[in-house]
Amino acid sequence: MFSNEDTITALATAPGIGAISVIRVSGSNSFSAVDNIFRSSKKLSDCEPNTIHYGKIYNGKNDVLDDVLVSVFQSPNSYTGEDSVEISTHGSQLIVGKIIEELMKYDVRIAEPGEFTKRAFMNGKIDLAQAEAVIDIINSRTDASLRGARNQLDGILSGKVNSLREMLVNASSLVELELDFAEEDIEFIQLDELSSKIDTVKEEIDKLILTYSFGRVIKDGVNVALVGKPNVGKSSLLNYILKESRAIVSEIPGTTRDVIREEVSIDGILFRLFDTAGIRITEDTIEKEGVLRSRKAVQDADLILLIDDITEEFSANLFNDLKNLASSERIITVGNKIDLTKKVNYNYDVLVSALTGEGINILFEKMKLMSVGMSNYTEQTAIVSNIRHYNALKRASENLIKGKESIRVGMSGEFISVDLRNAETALGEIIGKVTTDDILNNIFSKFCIGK
Ligand SMILES: Nc1nc2c(ncn2[C@@H]2O[C@H](COP(=O)(O)OP(=O)(O)OP(=O)(O)O)[C@@H](O)[C@H]2O)c(=O)[nH]1
Ligand SMILES: [Mg+2]
Repeated sequence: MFSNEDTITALATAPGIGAISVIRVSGSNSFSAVDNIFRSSKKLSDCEPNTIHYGKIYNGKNDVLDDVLVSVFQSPNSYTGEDSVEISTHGSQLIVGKIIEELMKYDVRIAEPGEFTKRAFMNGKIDLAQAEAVIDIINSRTDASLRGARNQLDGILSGKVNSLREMLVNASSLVELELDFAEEDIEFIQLDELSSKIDTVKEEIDKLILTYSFGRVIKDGVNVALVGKPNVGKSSLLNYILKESRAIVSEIPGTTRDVIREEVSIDGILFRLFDTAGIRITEDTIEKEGVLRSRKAVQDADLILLIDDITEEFSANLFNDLKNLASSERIITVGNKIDLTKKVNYNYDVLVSALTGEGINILFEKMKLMSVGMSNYTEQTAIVSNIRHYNALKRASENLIKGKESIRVGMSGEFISVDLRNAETALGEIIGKVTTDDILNNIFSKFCIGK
């Protein structure tokens, strides 16, 4: 195991050719290590904190490796909270490699993935949910996911979880105090008061749990399967949405054989569209395989567009099959080719034309509404988008139910306090008040080196 006391270094920018590359160094040894290889008007240890300096980096043989800019951050005013240095070099991997090699001669080691952020957490610069937001920010690909991650980094979720946790700490310490004074028969908290406190906290936790479907959609996007009989216009619809002819379209049924996957961002939400092979009874083995894959796409989908050609019959059989695979709240029935006729034989959720684009905006609205679900969301709403947080909240909520039950059946304070403490622990895990090595390793190993 590496020590948290070590001074660490890593390339912080993307490995590759660029205008500049940034090498990070953090730990108590940072200034002295860099001073060994960097020559400028003064030593870094004598510099004003949080300033930038021009100079040259030398190797042990006195050759210049590069002209660089060095940013000096003095503890605690740095990303990690430690003394840190960022060296901006010319964007060459060769130079970066040589500089890191020199640094390693002065008691500096290569950082593990996420170690800079882990230190920021350890040093109390950010809590655990905020550290997780850092990785979400890096990974976000749509406006909405970025906003969600920002909201978490700003501590909106942490603040909420923390205040709920404190309410529980408060309640459980009153219960425990009472246990301490059991002989004196003093009552510090009335049972019905305790019960209503638990209700209040549980209600708030359950509200957070409900935001998860929204948070997950924002963060991970929505999988949408386009299914229907052959030739109804699934690929045409995909192409229209993507504004390019991605999938082959033809008047021959059975054109699409494999699942085609494309991404599109609609009003900041990432939709992953899966165009599938038309579903029918088929003797053609390749097409049969395609149909099997369509089935799989349906199973993995958050939303299913059942597409019909409105000049034909409604695909009642297919609709029933789909309802066995997915709940009907996830299915949108789409009548396509509305340009051909005004006579529609079924009450579709939405009517479109993949040829003219008619109705497509209404389809988008439906897709958004069904995947996001919640509309009263503001910048200040705490949103859960992380499965770890979701599971911890569930556990907290379950323990509060147990706590209420313990009160109801007249169990002694010991039991009530165990339930409350378990709920507290679960909430504490979200923000990192309670952690295990497993939790930390799991989180930080998902980061890249240098972050
Ligand atoms: N008039 C009209 N024709 C359409 C529309 N959408 C698709 N078509 C035509 O319908 C035929 C089939 O379209 P595709 O997009 O290949 O249908 P598909 O559902 O992907 O078919 P398979 O891949 O074979 O399952 C093509 O000739 C399209 O030009 C529409 O909205 N209006
Ligand atoms: Mg097709």
